[in-house]
Amino acid sequence: MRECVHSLLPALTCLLAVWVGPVNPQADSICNSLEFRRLTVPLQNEHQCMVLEKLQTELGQDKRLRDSQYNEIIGLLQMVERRMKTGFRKSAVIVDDPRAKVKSFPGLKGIPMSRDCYELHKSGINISGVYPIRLSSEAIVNVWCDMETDGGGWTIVQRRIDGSINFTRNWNEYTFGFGNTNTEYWLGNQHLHDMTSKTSYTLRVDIWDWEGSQASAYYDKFKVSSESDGFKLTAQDYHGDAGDAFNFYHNDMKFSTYDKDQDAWYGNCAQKDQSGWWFRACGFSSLNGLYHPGGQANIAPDGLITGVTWYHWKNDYAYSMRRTEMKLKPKVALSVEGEENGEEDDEDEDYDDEDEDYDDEEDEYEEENLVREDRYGRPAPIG
Ligand SMILES: [Ca+2]
Repeated sequence: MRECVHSLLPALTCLLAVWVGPVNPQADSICNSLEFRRLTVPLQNEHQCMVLEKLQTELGQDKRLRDSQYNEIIGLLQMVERRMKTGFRKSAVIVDDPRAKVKSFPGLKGIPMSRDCYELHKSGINISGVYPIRLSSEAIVNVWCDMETDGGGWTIVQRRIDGSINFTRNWNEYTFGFGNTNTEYWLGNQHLHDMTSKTSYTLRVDIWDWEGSQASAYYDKFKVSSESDGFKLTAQDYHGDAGDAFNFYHNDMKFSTYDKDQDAWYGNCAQKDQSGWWFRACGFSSLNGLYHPGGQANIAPDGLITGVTWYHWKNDYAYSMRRTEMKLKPKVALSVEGEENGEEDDEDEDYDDEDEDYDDEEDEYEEENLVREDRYGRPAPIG
């Protein structure tokens, strides 16, 4: 372009050839006009020079704009390249980390999403199914939302339905969850901790037998502590018709799996039971136990039992449930719904009475445990 500018007339021809194609002498232009032709040559040259300068300026602006756009695109491509490289490095680390194989979706900040099925229900969703929720840890997990039972808005955290999923899992798998949200699954102790450490939830345990009956146990105080605290269970303030199979015996116990024995038995309850649960020695309940079609749990020669158990419903250690669901709903939501339904607010008195019953029961259980110690000759291996 610089060569064009040095010599005016060839330059103008050069520019016009470049930008508007070959000059057509017949075209209606200033150069062909009588007024232009009558100008003296110096004036024509001056005019052409001004046109050239104008073209030069416009071309310069155009080039700067293109250069800037080009640099912007190169910058974006370099950023994408850097992110891809970082992503590949992270992927490589995740593949090598055995814990990561059972991790849920990565946390995504800034995406509006409900923290549980109750929030989804409030936003107008009233069809049960699988929905993503975002926990306080920013982790996004899929859960089954029960939008029909007891006012709807229940977040299912455990479900057995047909024995299709293996619940004999290790500590890491119970930590981050496993299974299929459409059938059987465990949400994960870490996610249970994230949910229950930020919001007061009521736990509802639904159990179904093989004869067509169903019963429920509610715990108005339900929490799972952190991993460093052993995912300890708090399950208190029971009411319902399934019986209190958590009671004092499981309350305050750490979670155990076959590869992490945190129970109070001399043996390993989770290994014996082939599941993960808040065992003591071992327990009145084990909803993650071995699935036994028909309901009759295996009783080993030494008297130990495996099964999906909730002793206090049938008063039978060997009865294994057909179906189970553990589900959470904010306690405050249930209180509001209770008031709207005109329920009397004398629950506290009931709980006080029940607390006394618990104390009595606790004494009875302790006596029973002593008897069991004598019978088996070792510390209380119940169920
Ligand atoms: Ca033990």
